[in-house]
Amino acid sequence: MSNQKRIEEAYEQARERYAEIGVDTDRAVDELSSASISLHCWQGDDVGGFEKPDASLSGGGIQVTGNYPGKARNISELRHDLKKAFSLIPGRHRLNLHAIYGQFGQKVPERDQIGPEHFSGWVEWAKTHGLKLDFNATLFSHPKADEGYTLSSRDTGIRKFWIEHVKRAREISAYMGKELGSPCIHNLWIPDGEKDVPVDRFSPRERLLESLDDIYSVKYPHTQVKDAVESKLFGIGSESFVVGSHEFYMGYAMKSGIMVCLDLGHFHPTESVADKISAVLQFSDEVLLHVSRGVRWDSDHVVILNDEVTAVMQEIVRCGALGCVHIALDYFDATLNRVGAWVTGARAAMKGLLLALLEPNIKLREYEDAGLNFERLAMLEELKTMPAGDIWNYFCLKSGVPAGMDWIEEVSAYGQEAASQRG
Ligand code: RNT
Ligand code: ZN
Repeated sequence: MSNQKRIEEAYEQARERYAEIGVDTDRAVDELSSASISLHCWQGDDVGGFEKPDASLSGGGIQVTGNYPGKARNISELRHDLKKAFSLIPGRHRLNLHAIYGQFGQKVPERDQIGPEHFSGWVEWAKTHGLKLDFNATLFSHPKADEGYTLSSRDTGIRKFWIEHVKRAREISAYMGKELGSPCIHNLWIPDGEKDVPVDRFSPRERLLESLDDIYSVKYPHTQVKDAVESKLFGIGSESFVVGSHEFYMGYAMKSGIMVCLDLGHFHPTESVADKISAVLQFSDEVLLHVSRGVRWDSDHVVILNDEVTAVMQEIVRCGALGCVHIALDYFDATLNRVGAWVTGARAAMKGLLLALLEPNIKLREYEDAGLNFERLAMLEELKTMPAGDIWNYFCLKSGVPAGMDWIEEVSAYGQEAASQRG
C-alpha cells in the first residue's frame, strides 16, 4: 500500500471515531490550515544578526549555548534555511524578524538610523514566498545596552538613543504591514534590570513609562502595525529586578490599547500561562504569545508538545480566540541542527493546536454545566489516547509536507551539507 493510501485510510477510521464523540475532523483540519504561527528568524543563527560578521548574542539576560556547525552566516544562508524549514511545516505561516537582521550593506547604520530601506529585501523575499512579516526592535547585543538599562536608563542620551531605535522599528513594521497587506506585529522586549536588590524600583519604571509614551505617541493604523509589550520575571544578570514586569506591562497595555506578549518562559515555573489568556482577553481584544520552553529557567529550549503547550492551545480554542491570540515561536538552541529545531518546534505548536481543535467542546461543556465532574475528567483522560496522530498525518499530506517521521532524515542531510559548506 502506498504511504498516501495508508494515511488516508487511517484518517477515515479516525474521523469516524471522532464523529462518534461529536468532533468534525474535516473542520478541525480546515481550521488548522487557516491558523498561522510566526516563525522566529533568530533560531537560524543563534540570535546573531547581520550587523557584523560573526555577531553573537550578548547581554540582556538571554543566552544561547552550543556551537553546532553550519549556522547561517548571512542573509542568503538564513533565507535558504528558512525556505527549507517552511517546506516541512504544514500550513501558511509568518516570519518574525529582529531589527539586527536588516540588509545593511557595507556601511552598517547605527540602530537609531535604521529604516524601511534596510528591510525592503525581506519584504520582496516575503512577497515571493507568500509570507507575512512580524518585527522586533533589538535592545540587546549593543554597547549602549551593556549597563543593563535601555529605555529606563538614568542616562538621557541612552534613553533617547533607544527611543529612536524603537520608533524606527515601528516605522519599519508599518512599512512591512502596508506592503504585505497584513498587520505586522511589533513586539518590544527590553533587558532592563538588576542583578542585585535595588532600593529604587520606582524611578526606572517611571522612566520606562515616559519612554513608552514617547514611542507610542506615534500612531499607525492597525491595518499596518499592532504593538505588543513583553514582560519578564527575571534573567541572567537581572535576577533581582526586571523593570518591565508583568504588572507593569499589563497596566501599560490596558491603558494604551496595545497587546501584552506572554512568553511561556517568563513566569514562575509553576504558573500557568494558559490560565492568563481568558483573563487578559476580558480587557484586551488581542494577545501575543511567545511559545517557548523554559527548562528550570527561561532557557529557550526547542518547543515540544508538552503539557504547557497543549494547555495554551486548548485555552485559545476553548475561548474561541484563535482569531485574536497571535502565536509566535521564541527559542534558540545552538546545540543541534537549527533547521531541525525550527521544524520540530513549529510542528509541535501546530500539533498542540490540532489536539485542541479535536476536543468535543459541546459535550465537555454540557458535563461541566451539569456539574458532572467525573464525566468531564474521564472524557479528558480518554481523549489523550484518541488517534490524533492519524489526523495530523492527514493534515500534513493535505498540506504537501512530509507526514510522520519522513522529514527527519531529510533535515539531517540538509544539516550535514550546510555544515560542510559553511565550515
Ligand atoms: C527574551 C524575550 C525575547 C527574546 C527575543 C529574541 O527573554 O523572550 O522575546 O527571546 O526577542
Ligand atoms: Zn519572548
